[in-house]
Amino acid sequence: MSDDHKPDDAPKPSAVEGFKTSSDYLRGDIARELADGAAGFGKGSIQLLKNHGTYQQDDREQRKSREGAKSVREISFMIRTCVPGGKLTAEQLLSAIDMGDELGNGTIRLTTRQTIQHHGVVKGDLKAFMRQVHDNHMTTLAACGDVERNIMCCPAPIRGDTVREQMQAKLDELAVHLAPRTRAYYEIWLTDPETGEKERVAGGPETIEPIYGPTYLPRKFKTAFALPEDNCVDVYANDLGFIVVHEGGRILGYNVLAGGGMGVTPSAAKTFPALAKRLGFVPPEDVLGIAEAIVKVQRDYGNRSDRKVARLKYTIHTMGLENFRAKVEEYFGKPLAPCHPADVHGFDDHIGWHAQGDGRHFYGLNVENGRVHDTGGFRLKTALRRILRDVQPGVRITAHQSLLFTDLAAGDRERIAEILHGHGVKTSEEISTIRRWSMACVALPTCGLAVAESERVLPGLIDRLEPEVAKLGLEKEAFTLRMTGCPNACARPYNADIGIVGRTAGKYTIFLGGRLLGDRLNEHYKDVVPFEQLAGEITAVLACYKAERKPGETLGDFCHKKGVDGVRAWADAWLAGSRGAG
Ligand code: SRM
Ligand code: SF4
Repeated sequence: MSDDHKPDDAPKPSAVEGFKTSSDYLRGDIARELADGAAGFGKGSIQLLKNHGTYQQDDREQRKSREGAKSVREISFMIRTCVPGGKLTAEQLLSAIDMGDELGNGTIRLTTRQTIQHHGVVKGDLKAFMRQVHDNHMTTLAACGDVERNIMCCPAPIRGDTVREQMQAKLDELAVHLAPRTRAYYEIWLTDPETGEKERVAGGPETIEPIYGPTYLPRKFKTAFALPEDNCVDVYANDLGFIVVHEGGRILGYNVLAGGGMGVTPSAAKTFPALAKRLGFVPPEDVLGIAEAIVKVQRDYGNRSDRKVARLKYTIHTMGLENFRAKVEEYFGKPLAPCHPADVHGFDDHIGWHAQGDGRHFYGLNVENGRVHDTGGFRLKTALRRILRDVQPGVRITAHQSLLFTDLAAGDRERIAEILHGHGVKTSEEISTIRRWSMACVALPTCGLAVAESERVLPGLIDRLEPEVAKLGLEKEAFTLRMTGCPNACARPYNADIGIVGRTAGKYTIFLGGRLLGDRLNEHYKDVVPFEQLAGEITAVLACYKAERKPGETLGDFCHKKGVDGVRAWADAWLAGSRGAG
């Protein structure tokens, strides 16, 4: 049989793979289309641009209000800036806030992966935006796309805690090691405006990607570092996780986890959320090598025809954990030692005032859903400007969409509180525990995948829950409540004590039984719950918890032990009783 007649059973690569393959290392038509005068980009560029850190979007509310009238979508861009480990300077955050005003929609968003997002940037301003990010010594390259994303790490600045410091330094090394080497980013965004030719900064020694190759990864790839006593980054929700194993202030090595991921497509039964699996143990000097081996196995064995099942969790599911481990060992060049028994057993969101270990302090400011804005009497954006300029702290972004101000003197506490109060912003100490431990994803109006509201409605839901929680005497109880506008799960709802996931407009699925530690998936509790009923449903669950919990039992542990069916039966009877009583 001639080659022409060979049956070709190999699945066809997805369209995105086609765009990457022909892109010459992420160049494609971006530069040409950037200058073509149109409001947006073509299909291929839209996909490639993600690797440069930007998504083409439109304000979905504008769409609605224009219905009937013949009009095009008002295109703008979301841009994500990497902040490895969430660590930045006051100047960098100030500049990001200024850029939101000058080129974006007047706000910035601290994300669940310790980065900064801007929305509403128009095409004509993209280049200026990227140049400003670059001048600010940051990058948007690989903030999104089929590459290693922003690597997360506990951001707490505990000086003299050499374990934490070494872990944070290891993250920096890994972030550089796994960064794409393509010069496309520099050519497209950082060319000299005078000549249009010269790169402002060399992007790397060559165009070839030694780790990724020309088609990069089959899908996004996420990594996090955690301490056993502090899993504030939700290490089990990542494709690749490192748990530090330490003894007597010395790092012995890292337990390596692989294959975590939250996103699901409810209509596709083949998709599922997964916690990462414990793969093995490596000494500190092998972190880069094992990460590279796992990335390369995913590069070579991940599904390139069906993006719904292309994440590492599906590669492991298809290969089987043992085969996957064997392949990783082959790429790594040696066997992996078995995991050390160390595992996550603590969680700290680092909110509030803390000693830093060097006579200075840090202050964790809860930023509700990560949105920095000035609206009416609430002027967080202006307050931040004042704090950053006047106090000049170091800054960290947490994996809970909040901020840490570091290197503070004792007197700064009052100063910061004064500035916050002067701008209508509560200090962290003044907000309720339930609000502090809640998170919502962006959702409407910018997210093209949202089916329901999230960021814009969670504060109102918490307003309704706060008095109920107080009535039940549970106001000191810490439990995670995480909401998303669709099952892609950007606020990690599937390992939370309470997960609320957008099902369709105005309706949600409730999940129960995860926990603060992030090492257990929750279970489906109720479906298609109208937003107006969420407060009542959650109050009923809390009433059940209050009535039957054992001393010291967390909400998630209680729901897990009783089982969702048991909680549902109790809560439904309680709800029926309260209606009767009402
Ligand atoms: Fe996410 C897609 C926002 C963290 C799982 N995510 C999106 C997009 C880009 C929508 C899109 O594809 O058009 C959202 C942009 C909305 C907007 O208007 O800004 C978006 N994701 C976010 C952020 C900003 C949520 C937030 O409120 O903070 C987070 C930015 C992270 C960052 O800084 O890098 C964000 N996304 C996550 C997380 C949490 C995490 O990584 O710890 C997850 C779950 C973990 C995981 O990856 O499985 C997550 N986002 C997804 C998915 C589902 C992926 C999957 O494997 O199924 C999508 C959709 C996709 O990739 O097809 C998605
Ligand atoms: Fe958008 Fe869904 Fe992610 Fe929320 S969870 S930001 S709605 S993709």
